Formats: sequence, structure tokens, C-alpha cells
Amino acid sequence: MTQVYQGEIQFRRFLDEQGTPVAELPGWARQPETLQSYYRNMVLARQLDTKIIALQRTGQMGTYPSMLGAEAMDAVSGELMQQGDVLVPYYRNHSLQIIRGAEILDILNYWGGDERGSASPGYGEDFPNAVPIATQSLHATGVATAFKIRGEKRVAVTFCGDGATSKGDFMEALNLAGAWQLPVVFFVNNNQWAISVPRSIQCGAETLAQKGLGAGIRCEQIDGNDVIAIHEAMADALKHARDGKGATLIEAISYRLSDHTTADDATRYRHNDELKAAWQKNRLNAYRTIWLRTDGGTKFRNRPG
Ligand SMILES: Cc1ncc(C[n+]2csc(CCOP(=O)(O)OP(=O)(O)O)c2C)c(N)n1
Ligand SMILES: [Mg+2]
Repeated sequence: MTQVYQGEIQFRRFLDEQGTPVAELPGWARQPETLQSYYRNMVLARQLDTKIIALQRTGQMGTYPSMLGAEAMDAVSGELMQQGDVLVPYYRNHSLQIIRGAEILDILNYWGGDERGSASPGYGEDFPNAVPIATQSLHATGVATAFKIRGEKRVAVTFCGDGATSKGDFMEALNLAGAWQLPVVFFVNNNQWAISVPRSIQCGAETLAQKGLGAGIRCEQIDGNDVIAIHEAMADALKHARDGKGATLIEAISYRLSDHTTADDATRYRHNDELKAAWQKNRLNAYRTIWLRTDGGTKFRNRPG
């Protein structure tokens, strides 16, 4: 027999759990400005999340999906996407929507049950939240098809969860993106749970990233808590799409540190030990220690250590 194809998936990571470099850092990561903007975005996301959950618990807000543990992906993606790009979000991208121009009030309105929260001018051409799982993957390919036909150097960026990658819509979207070389980035927040279904039993593949291999598109796995890895992966994916080379699938390994939504109680189906271990991997505190030094983060050594 002749081997006709062999694929591999790379995992990108620059910082360990304490925020110490484990690989050569890119040049930009030695300047404090970009890192500080990521840190600021993450802190704002966490504060808003805490506030909204408090509002929900006191009867002033509807059912709400927390961003806890997903802050880094939004923080970086929101800075790297251009204004003319189109975000096709899922229901855990509130912070990304705010970075791209939505008002906090829009987010509060939407999750408070007022659909006008999806219609404010702050969203520009970005799409409203998709609560039906994985439908937005196909919408993003539609947007990317329009960009391609018009010859515009714009990119559609869409997010979904690990569970969404089990749906036909997601696989169809990947297939079309590969067949037509569409300028789209599929960003999968693999937070290990689809409500009460763990990642381990929802898909037989070793990685979710490798679903891109079958569609003929670029794909990689990254540490979803590592802002530098997210930056590098997203910047490469956006450039690839803008250069007319087609789509990328990024699988970011994270953990849903919250209940699925405020209507859920995760203590009924997952062990506390797992949650505790996941908190150790969340770097927000490690980033704070590094970036709040007076030198603004320049103490990062540009070598593994
Ligand atoms: C088409 C469809 N089926 C079922 C649901 C119910 N549902 C809401 S969230 C969810 C799990 C999604 O998990 P995942 O894709 O991993 O995203 P996460 O919530 O973990 O970020 C399901 C099944 C839905 N919203 N839409
Ligand atoms: Mg999930």
C-alpha cells in the first residue's frame, strides 16, 4: 500500500501555568503595550461577568452564560481583528463584542431579554449571538463567500464550543471553507464540556483541530489560557485569510470554570477536583503578577526558563 496522506496537529504554547515562558517569545511580547491591553480586556471581562451573575441572582437579569475561563480568547481576538472584519459570535463572546464596539448596556439588554440589545449600531456589521449550536459556522462561510466574490480583503471570524464541532453544520461549514478557500477563521473554545457532556465522550478524535484536515484547511491546537499563543495563532489565521489562502481552524484548550449557564448546577455532574485543577491553569493572576510590575512586563525573558 502507498501512503497517500499524512497529517499532523501542532500545539502552540508560550507560557506555563505561572506565566513563565516555555518557548522563545515573539518580539511583540517583549513590549508591554499589547500585553497590557490584553490584561485590561480580561479584567474587564471578569468584572462584567461577576456583575451580571450578581444581577441574575437578584432577579434583574435573565439566564446568562458566563465567560469565566474564556477571557483570553476574546481579549486577544478583539484587538487583532480589523474593523472591517465580521464577527459571527456564539453566546459566550460578550467581551469580544464589547471590544469590537458594543456597549455594555447592549449586552445587559440582550441577556435581560430585550432583543434590541442585538441591534445597536455598536455591532457594525457583526452578527448577533447564535444560541442554536453551530449554525453560526455556516453563516460565517456565507459572509466569507461574499468577501471572496467581491474581492474584499476582509475576514469572517466565528466562534463555537467543543460540543458544536460534533454538529453537521460545523462539518459542512469546514468543508465549504476548504473547497472554496474562504477567508474565515473557525475558533473553537474547547472548554471540555458541552453542558453535562464531557469532551472525552463526545468525539472519538484525539483533537478537534484535526477535523480541519478532512476539509483541507489549516488547523492547529493552542493553549486557550495563553495570550501569546492565542495572538500568534489568530494573527497567522487572519493573515492567511487576508492573503487569499483560505480558512483556519483553531482549537483552543480551555476549561469552563463556571456552570454552563446560570440555569445550570455543574456540581451535579463534574468533580470539584477537576475544577480546582483547571483554576490552577487559568493565568489571570499570573499575568497580573507579571504585568503590574512597574516595568510593565518587560521582565519577560525571551527564552525558555
Ligand atoms: C441546535 C441546538 N441544540 C441544542 C442546544 C442546547 N444547548 C445549548 S448550549 C449546548 C452545549 C454546547 O456546548 P459547547 O458547544 O461545548 O459550548 P459551551 O457552552 O461549552 O461553550 C447545548 C446542547 C442548542 N442551543 N441548539
Ligand atoms: Mg464546551
